[in-house]
Amino acid sequence: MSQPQAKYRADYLPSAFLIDSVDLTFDLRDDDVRIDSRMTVRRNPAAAASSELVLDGTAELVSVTLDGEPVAVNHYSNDAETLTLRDVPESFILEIATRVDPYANSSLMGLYASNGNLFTQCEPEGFRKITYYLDRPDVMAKFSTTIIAERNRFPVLLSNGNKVGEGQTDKRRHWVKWVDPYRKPSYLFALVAARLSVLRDEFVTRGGKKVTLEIWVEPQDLDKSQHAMESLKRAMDWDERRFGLEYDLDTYMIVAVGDFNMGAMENKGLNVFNTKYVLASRATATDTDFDGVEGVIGHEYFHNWTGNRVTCRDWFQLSLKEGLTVFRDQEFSADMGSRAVKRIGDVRNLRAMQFPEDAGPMSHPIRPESYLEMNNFYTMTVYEKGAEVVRMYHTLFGEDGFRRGMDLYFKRHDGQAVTCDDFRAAMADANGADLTQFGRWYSQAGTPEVKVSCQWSELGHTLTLTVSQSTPPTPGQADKLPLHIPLAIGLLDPDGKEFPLTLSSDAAPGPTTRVLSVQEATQHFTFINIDRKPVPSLLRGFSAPVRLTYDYSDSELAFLLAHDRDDFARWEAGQQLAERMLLALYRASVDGLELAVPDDFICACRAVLVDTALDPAFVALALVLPSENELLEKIDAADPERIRQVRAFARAELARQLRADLIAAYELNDIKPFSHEHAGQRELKNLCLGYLAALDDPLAIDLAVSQCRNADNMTDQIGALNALRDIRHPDRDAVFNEFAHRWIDDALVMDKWFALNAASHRGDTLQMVQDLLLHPAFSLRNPNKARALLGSFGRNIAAFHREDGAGYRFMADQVLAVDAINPQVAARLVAAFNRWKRVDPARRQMMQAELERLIAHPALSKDVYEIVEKNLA
Ligand code: B3K
Ligand code: ZN
Repeated sequence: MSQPQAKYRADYLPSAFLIDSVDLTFDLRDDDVRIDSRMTVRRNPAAAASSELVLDGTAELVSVTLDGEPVAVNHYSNDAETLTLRDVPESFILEIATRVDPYANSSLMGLYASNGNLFTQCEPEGFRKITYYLDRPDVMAKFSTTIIAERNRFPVLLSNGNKVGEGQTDKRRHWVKWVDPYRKPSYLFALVAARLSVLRDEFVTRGGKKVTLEIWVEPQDLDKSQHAMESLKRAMDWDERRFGLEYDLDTYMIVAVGDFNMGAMENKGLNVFNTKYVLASRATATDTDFDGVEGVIGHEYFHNWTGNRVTCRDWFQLSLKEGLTVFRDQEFSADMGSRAVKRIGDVRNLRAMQFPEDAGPMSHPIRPESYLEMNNFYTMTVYEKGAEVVRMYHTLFGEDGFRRGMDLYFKRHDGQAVTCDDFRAAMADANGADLTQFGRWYSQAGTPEVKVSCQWSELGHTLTLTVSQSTPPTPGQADKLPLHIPLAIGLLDPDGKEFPLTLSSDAAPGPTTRVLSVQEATQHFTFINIDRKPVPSLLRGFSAPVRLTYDYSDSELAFLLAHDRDDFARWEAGQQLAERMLLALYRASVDGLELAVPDDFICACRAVLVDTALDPAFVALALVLPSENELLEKIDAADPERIRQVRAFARAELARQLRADLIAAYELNDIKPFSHEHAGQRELKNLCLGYLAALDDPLAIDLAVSQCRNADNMTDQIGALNALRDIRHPDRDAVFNEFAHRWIDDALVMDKWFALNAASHRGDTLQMVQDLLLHPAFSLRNPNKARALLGSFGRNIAAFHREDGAGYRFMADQVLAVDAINPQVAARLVAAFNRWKRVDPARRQMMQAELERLIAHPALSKDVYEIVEKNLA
């Protein structure tokens, strides 16, 4: 393969030309699609003058005319990626015809077929697969779209904006025309031609505008679309109340598709969604799925302002819309449910997925400096760390100050394509703040490390906190500067009461939670009137995306777990205790010592488990031990098998010693009849079931088997399968088989089953996964399936990291197989190798060998190449 060329943020230049309007006609013929595009083009007054127009495009070119005249062959050239027109005038009408075959498009970018229907996906650079265009987000045009198709085959023809006309072209064929009144970049273009059914509803904005809401799904899924509709109405209402933002078109359409590369896409007025984030019924979707639908529906809806009305100048600015929109969807979900539980879940996700990314070969700032393939930069860093950076503005300025910043951002930039610096400037100006140093969050990669120590003066009744920070080197960034870190803290007295946090310069006693602005490499903060030795509660609410260390004793952590008023910090204390215990077990195992879980730890867990005053969802979160993959990050040259063993040992020990309490909690939280309100209780009940099954106790196996067979909802079925997942027992295999038999026709439910099989710690998992590749319900071409089976396998500490290296070999083979179909999905799968330098030397060598085999492959996509190359660099 020829070396793909990197693109650099520093190379940004405004486009030499602009496109004011584009009229598209899609003619859907029997086996292919012809696209006629008519564009009004003019020179960009803000760019250096040029008479050469370079359009992006990879579709088959049929014809080009300029101001009505065919362009002579010596006036244009067409290579694999561009169409260059020479000697073009100042402004002109450009007409281009292309031909594409959506039925042969397995990349699921551009125009493609799924189950006989046609869909588009254009972000970031898919529009160029449809026609030749200035396919960059800072070129914004008014779009109209006419679709012509056979009525029987494609009764539903949708595109962005408002429907302005429709009719019959002949007996068989009909047409529909759509006009989007808002200027937009090409990545927000969408088209759907399908046979689908619709769920319709209405929302009246607070300005009195009636909006028709439509959710388009396959006919058999109509009864699973109500939750999505309710979520959409809640999201619309929430954005009006919290941010004063109203919807701006007459119709809001959501279309569900089973073959989709990611979760969903915010195309203007016509969102296209993975079925996973639309369809939900109690019988087929878990409580987590219901939350996922609400969150993603909210996310795409919120993009209408943060992404569409104000968009990105270039793709390096992706976090401008994604970090901000993730923050908005997190806040939406927090307002709809339990704020504490949502926050803990988000932090867990960040630590489990983004922290390793930021410590590995793919580490990049939330605003990357370069890329080979933009699709590889839709990352946890850009999205989730990006959301944490937005949250820090909120923490620094409070709800009102944040809102002022948002209002100013929209006032300045509505209808524009802007940068992360523009957003930061709006926040700074609206709050009269200097955010120069804060800008380093956008340019520095890596997770900052914050060390805190305390000095209490018994005589002076003061407490001095010393805070120091550093950020480890990351690829291409050896030296880091201090960041502006909002550090929220509290101080607890020995009875668990909170001290007012008063600095000597304060006129009145301070609040009990205080946000310190940490800006130096080392800084001191002294609080007065601290008359008893306090225990500090640090990084409350996870106020910054950092790793914080403080030298707590075990009893201080147990104290915080029992008393902290901040739910995040309380949960965190429990996690730190658990992590310490597991790391000690690992060391004991290395040294060949006998393993034991300390009584204090068991007691602390029991106290949480039996505390009925606590939210059951919080209890469930507090009692999950840190995952194997999190532990792998904490141990150098880690032996994954040993990690698996010690965590399994700890779980079994906890279950043995807390058996009676777990059974009691199971029964207490087994609430009938079913209600969505009891999701927290179900979570806790299933956590208890999981622990009990870890004992290999026949009673627990019977309980799980009967729960699975008798459940009237999917959460309890999956909870039971999950509890049985790692067990070798004929009943386990029987319920797994029954489940597959029962749900064989439901693709989303089968995804759960594939994922559970691939996540099993049993020794026969690799063989099982190999067999499942041939299962009638499996297809490597469907991203949900590939992710369910192979993605889960790649995260499986036991099977992927098998001592004989067969897991690595299998995964590399599958990456190549998927790469030939869909490079974007393959590039996600190959990330399973990203932490190869953290494992023991024997495994490291085997992983490296697979990476080398991959990079030597002659037909590797640039998507996979980029990840593998970074791994080997
Ligand atoms: N903006 C899309 C992501 C497009 C990803 C392309 N690989 C979904 C979202 O973040 O809302
Ligand atoms: Zn998004």
